[in-house]
Amino acid sequence: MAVLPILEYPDPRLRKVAEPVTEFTDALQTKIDDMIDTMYDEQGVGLAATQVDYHYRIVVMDFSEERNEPIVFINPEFDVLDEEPNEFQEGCLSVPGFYEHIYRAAKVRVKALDRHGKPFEMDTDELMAVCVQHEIDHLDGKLMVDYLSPLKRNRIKTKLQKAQKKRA
Ligand code: GNR
Ligand code: NI
Repeated sequence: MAVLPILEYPDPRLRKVAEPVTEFTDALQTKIDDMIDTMYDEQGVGLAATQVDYHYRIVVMDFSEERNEPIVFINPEFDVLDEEPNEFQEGCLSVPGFYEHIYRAAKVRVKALDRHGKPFEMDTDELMAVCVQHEIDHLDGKLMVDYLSPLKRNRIKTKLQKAQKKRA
């Protein structure tokens, strides 16, 4: 088990489109466990493989109080159940320190494979529906800042680049 480094905006690797998973190997199981460790270490409710520079369609989430009920989504897709746009204040581990109001579909049905390749479906709303759409965006190289005005996005970019330079 290992905590993996998280890519931060504007790292161009966050723009890669992830490939579908086709083989459910031991190496995949290790990567999934490392992603779960990383999500817990960073206190996130979700994590997409793209954020740890692994470009396959894998998402992990955990909404439990005890942080011991991870859900793994392989090759996830969603259908919108409620078109009504819902505003939610989102954060992202790849955009640290910024919490922005973003509109997304209020209810979605997510279809995915579990970590062993078995299909499942879940109807989601509230934070989980937000998270499903946020994480699948990551797999498609999309970030929460893409929903903001260019002015706001550029301000965030400049601030993060400054912080990254300081650390380097
Ligand atoms: O931990 C996270 N919290 C969160 C809060 C509101 C909307 C979306 C999220 S996802 C985020 C973790 C993350 O960056 N996942 O990609
Ligand atoms: Ni994110």
